[in-house]
Amino acid sequence: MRQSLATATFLSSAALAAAYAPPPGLESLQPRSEFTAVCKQISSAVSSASEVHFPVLDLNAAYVKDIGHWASSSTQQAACSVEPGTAEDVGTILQILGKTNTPFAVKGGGHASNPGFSSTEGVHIAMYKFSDVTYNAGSNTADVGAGLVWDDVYAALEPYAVNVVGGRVTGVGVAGFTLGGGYSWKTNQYGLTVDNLSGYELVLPNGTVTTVTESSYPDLFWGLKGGYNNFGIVTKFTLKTYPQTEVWGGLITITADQLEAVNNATVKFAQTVTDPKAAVLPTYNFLLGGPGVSLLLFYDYPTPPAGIFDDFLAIPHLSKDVSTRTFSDLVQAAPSDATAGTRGIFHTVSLLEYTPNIMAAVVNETKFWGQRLSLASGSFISYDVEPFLPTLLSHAPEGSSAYPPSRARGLLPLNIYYAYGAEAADNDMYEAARQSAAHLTQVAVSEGQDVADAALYGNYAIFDTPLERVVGSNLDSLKGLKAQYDPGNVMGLAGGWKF
Ligand SMILES: Cc1cc2nc3c(=O)[nH]c(=O)nc-3n(C[C@H](O)[C@H](O)[C@H](O)COP(=O)(O)OP(=O)(O)OC[C@H]3O[C@@H](n4cnc5c(N)ncnc54)[C@H](O)[C@@H]3O)c2cc1C
Ligand SMILES: *[C@@H]1O[C@H](CO)[C@@H](O)[C@H](O)[C@H]1NC(C)=O
Ligand SMILES: *[C@@H]1O[C@H](CO)[C@@H](O)[C@H](O)[C@H]1NC(C)=O
Ligand SMILES: *[C@@H]1O[C@H](CO)[C@@H](O)[C@H](O)[C@H]1NC(C)=O
Ligand SMILES: CC(=O)N[C@H]1CO[C@H](CO)[C@@H](O)[C@@H]1O
Repeated sequence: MRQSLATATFLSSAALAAAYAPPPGLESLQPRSEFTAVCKQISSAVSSASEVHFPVLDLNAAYVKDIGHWASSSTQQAACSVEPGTAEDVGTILQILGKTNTPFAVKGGGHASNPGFSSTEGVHIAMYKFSDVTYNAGSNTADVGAGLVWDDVYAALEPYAVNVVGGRVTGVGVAGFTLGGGYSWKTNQYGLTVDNLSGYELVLPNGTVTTVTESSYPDLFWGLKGGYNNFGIVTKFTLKTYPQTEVWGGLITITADQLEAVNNATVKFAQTVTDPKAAVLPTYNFLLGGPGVSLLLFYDYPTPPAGIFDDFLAIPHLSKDVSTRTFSDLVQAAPSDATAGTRGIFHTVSLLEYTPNIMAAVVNETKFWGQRLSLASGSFISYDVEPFLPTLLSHAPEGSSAYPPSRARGLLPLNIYYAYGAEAADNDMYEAARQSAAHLTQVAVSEGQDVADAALYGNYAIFDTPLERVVGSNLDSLKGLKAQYDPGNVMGLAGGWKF
């Protein structure tokens, strides 16, 4: 969402790339020989359906693609990349990694905003070959490969006029998104992506391939809904499908002089619109010395009811691309690749309500950190306001998933995203994101919102967020589950949230 939207309009990605993008520095690469030996062992153990790629000086395109991420700071130089072609091969690979105690990574769509969550200096597993989408009309479900991005899934389901509860902008991976929770354009209607899952194909840490459903493994079925890569490697997700018509919406970009109008329209929308087919996603951003807004509008039908979006549509804009279109086309109206290749970090705040006070504070944070971080190679400083309905978590029973830890209150995520150029600025950016989140939380608390300890969404939260803040009181159960299914801590060799 965020970034891209405005960046695409205000600044060509080529200009941004020229200014900042550090291509993977293969010349500086010195793979550690003990990891290279494990790569060779894997290469001779897997079937012909799988591939192992090594870094070479003349640039191995497959290796570069395998280790690559949306944020360059989430990429590391691995000793090799492995593209398993079957679930059994994933099992063989996990057994070798476990026996040799080799650090590894699992990457789906590579959109992790936290460094090291899907990267390694050891063996990098890229899931691209798990790329099938199968629609099961009889059960209203779709089997979706763990190597896909949502765009692929939407395109494959469009001929059947059905859809799943998935990502909102182009390029985001199915796997990490679904293993963390999943906030979608359809969340007001159907809940999170984890609320619409009927099963997983999972390769357990000991290499056994299994199918996890409510009935086969109720404990893992619960744990995988927010449990990330702690219980093994998922090769396939089975998601509930819903009928899909054409939709209405798209992107409007708005300049600094209209921020108050956007604030007012957002608060009014959040306070008055109860139609679950409607959603807005205003991203307040600071770019090239000034603030602005990238506003995404969505209605899950070819035409919205009169009135719902009028205040937004009346705001003078810089650009506007709003129409009746396919769901895929709507998702691609917000290109997410304009800041791709720069370093980046996310953090988040959970709110109960988007009030005038909160919106004013969001504008202030955008300007304050925008100005300050521009001096430290910050190229795109953004705050992504997500005013879901307060009923968003009520679509599945309390206790049905590891995340969210409680469904008693409808927590609304706000995503902080900083894109920047210099590796030397990493710590300043992390610290700014923490301070900004703390300040916004304080603003909410001081107006009476009880969110000082509210759960934070793990796919947005910065890497050192205590696990209790993500999964709450589920942490003990998750640790128990982890000890039961991964007694040798094989998955501990991979980065990410660790139970
Ligand atoms: C531009 C952009 C837009 C976004 N929009 C949304 C949004 O609308 N809603 C939302 O909820 N989130 C959104 N996010 C956050 C998104 O959910 C996370 O970035 C998520 O991690 C993406 O999944 P991925 O597969 O691309 O990530 P990856 O970096 O590939 O993986 C993330 C984590 O999942 C693990 N993992 C990946 N594949 C597997 C597997 N097969 N088995 C086990 N573990 C695995 C990895 O090891 C890693 O720890 C967005 C992020 C970006 C950058
Ligand atoms: C925003 O709302 C406030 C409070 O109602 C009002 O005073 C102000 O004029 C509005 N601004 C715009 C641009 O609509
Ligand atoms: C603006 O944000 C900064 C940084 O969080 C904060 O110190 C300052 O008090 C804020 N100003 C206002 C008027 O809210
Ligand atoms: C792998 O783990 C599963 C789940 O704990 C167990 O049922 C299975 O027997 C194990 N397989 C082997 C070969 O140890
Ligand atoms: C809200 C809703 O319909 N949720 C469904 C999501 O998918 C699962 C699995 O098919 C169903 O059990 C839920 O009822």
